[in-house]
Formats: sequence, C-alpha cells, structure tokens
Amino acid sequence: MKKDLVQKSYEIAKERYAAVGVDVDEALTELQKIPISIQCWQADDVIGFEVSENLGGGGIQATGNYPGKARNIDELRADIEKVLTLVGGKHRLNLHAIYGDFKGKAVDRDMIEPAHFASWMQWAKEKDLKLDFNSTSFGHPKSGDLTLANPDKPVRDFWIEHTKRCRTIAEEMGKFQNDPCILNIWIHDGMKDLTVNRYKYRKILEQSLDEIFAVDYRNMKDCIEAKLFGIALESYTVGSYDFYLGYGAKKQKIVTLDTGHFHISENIADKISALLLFTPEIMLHVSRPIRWDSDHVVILNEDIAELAKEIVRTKELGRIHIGLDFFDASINRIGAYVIGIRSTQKALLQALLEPADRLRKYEENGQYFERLALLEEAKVLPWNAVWDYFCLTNNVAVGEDYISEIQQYEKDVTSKR
Ligand code: RNT
Ligand code: ZN
Repeated sequence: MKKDLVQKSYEIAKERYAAVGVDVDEALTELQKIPISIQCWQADDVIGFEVSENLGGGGIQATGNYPGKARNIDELRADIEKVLTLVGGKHRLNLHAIYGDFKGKAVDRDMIEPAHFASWMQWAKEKDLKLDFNSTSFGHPKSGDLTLANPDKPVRDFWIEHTKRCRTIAEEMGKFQNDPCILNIWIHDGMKDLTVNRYKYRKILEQSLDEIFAVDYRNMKDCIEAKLFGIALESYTVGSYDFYLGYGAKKQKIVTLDTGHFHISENIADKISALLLFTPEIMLHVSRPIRWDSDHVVILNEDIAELAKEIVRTKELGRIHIGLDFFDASINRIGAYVIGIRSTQKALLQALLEPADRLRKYEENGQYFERLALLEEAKVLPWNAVWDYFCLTNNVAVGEDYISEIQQYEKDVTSKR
C-alpha cells in the first residue's frame, strides 16, 4: 500500500471527523492502549502439550483439518510471533493449563505448578507480552459430564485442586509480569438429557468455587465464564449465566461474557452497562457463533461493532478486558488470528471515532431524529483511512497486504509441518 496515499487519506479523514467534533488522534492513542488477549488455542485446535492424549469432549469442538497446526511449544510460539508482526498495538497471550512446558513428562492436572509455565513467562517477557491463564476441565479421563459440580468427592477434589493450582500459577505470572494475570474458569459441567437434580449440582458448584477462592491473591484476577449449552451436554449447564452472574455479583468476581454463549438473538452489548454496576470488572471472550457456539473467526459484523461501542460509551475501558475465543481449524490458523484481532481492533476504532458528545447531547435534548441520523451517517465516515494509518504507523501490513505475508509463512513454515 502506498504510504503517501494512506497519509493523505488520513489527513482528509481527520478534517472530516473534526467537523463532527471527533479528535482522530485521541482515538488512535486510545486504540494503541487497548490490549487484546490472544487465545493460544487457535494455533493447535485446543489440544495443548500434555503427554497423555487430549480426549476432547467437554462440550467444545474445533472443526476442520487444515494442515499446519502447531504441534509443540516452539511452533506455537513461532506462530504467535508471526501473528504479532501483522497486528498493531501491544497485546496479551491467553494460555490454558494444558499448554504448560511439561518437557515430555506426564504431569496430571492436579500436579501442575508455576515451574511448568516458567519458560512461557520468560518468553512472554522477551516478546513484551503479558499472560492470562485458564484452568482446563475438558479433554481428560476425569472430565466426564461433571467436574467441579461432581457429587463424587474424589473427582470433585481433583478438579478443585487443579483450579486452585491454576490460581497460584496465575498469581506467579502476574507477579512476574508486574501486571495482574486474568484467570478464567470455564467448566463444561452439564447433562445431555433431562436433568432432575439441577439445584443439587449448582449448590455443589457454589461450594467448590468458595473453596477455590478461599485464598486472596493480589496479582491475579478471577473470572467465571457461563455457557448456554455444550455439545453432548445440551439440556443442562450447571454454570449457566444466571448462576455466574449471581455468584459474581455476590462474591465480587469477574463474569466472563463469551459472545457465543447466549441465545443467538440475545444482545451481548447491552449486558456491559448492567454488569459494570454489580461486578468489579468484565472479561470478554469475543467470538462469532454461527447457529450455535461454533467459535468462528471474529469478523467486523454488527454484533462486534455494537459491543465495541457499548464498551467505549461506558468510558470504563480500564475495567473491561477484551479476549478472543475462536478456534477455526478449517482455514490457515495464522490468518484466522490476524483476521480476528484486526476485526476486533477495527470495531474498537469505529467505536472510538463515534461522535459521542453530539450524540449524547441529542439524546439529552430528546432530539431522536437527529440522534438516529447521526448514528447512520457515522457509519460511513472515513474510519477506514484512520485504520490504515494505524497499521502504517504501527509498521504492520496495511489493508489486505497481510494476505501475502501469511501465504509466505505458510509456504516457508506451516506447510512443512
Ligand atoms: C468454551 C468456552 C471456553 C473455551 C476456552 C478454550 O465454550 O468458551 O472459554 O473456548 O477456554
Ligand atoms: Zn469462552
């Protein structure tokens, strides 16, 4: 892409935005500061590096068999490094417990320690990345249908121990990087068919969580992620949205909103301003559900645009953490990352460029025609010129130029795996 063309378009866009009271440079400074927590699991279809085979299940499933997935830590790190050369801004890497550096040893989930993540911490420091973390309840012989909500004490205790250890690992990561590590707890617990002891499992889950959260940490933050249903667990989910919203509000834990975990017509954007009033912070798993929680690559669609607008409109960006959660195994995985991250940033940029002051004034004055008109016109303001400029000044491919870079990486690296 021609540099001077990007520059020129940007200058024109800047003037156009000034006419509606928007400071484009301010929007760019803000965008630069918003980290996106990149999910490590897109690189290898959520398999991880445990020595024992990942049994899958747990209500989630990556579909597709595009060649070139990362098979070990080095490949995964190389892929993430490549992705980072194609996106502007400073980001975070979101690890799952099954991605430890186990060095070929069988380490069961109730035995993991910060040492298994030491090389990740070191690598992340070198790459100027911060880490986030997740407990892993799925893909294990003890996963079954119930983990933390399991009435069978030994099984339940195994998962409680696992989750407690994940908190200590997150604490060490947070200390090491001098920035809180966000630990997300998502469990698949549920039932395939009509369930009659719903109350019982939820009570058990509440107790397990209380036990897990008994210790207070300073360098990590706990999140709990609800879900509507899982594959083969369609009838009942112990950790439903009502359950975690209630738990989070009562115990002051962060509720993770995964955009694929609600009824397909539910408005996730509208939840932001409600949650902010009753829970300390918000964690987002930005995803793209197609008919179900399919975890398609995030694109710039209306859902994500609205979500970004609601985030920015609250002016509480410091309390809202943006993570991605998609895993598409049917296309080039590096490409999937880059599309998803850039689309999320585009949505945020559009939101930051909204003529907010004028819109709010209209609303306050009851000028609803004017509000609707400006919202419509704002959609076609030249935000793309500002986006190109963001990429240019971040020294990353402008526009579709990243396609050939990913093709090259495929030729040189992933196609040889
Ligand atoms: C599953 C949840 C969960 C996982 C990741 C791998 O439906 O969204 O967040 O996708 O933890
Ligand atoms: Zn999720």
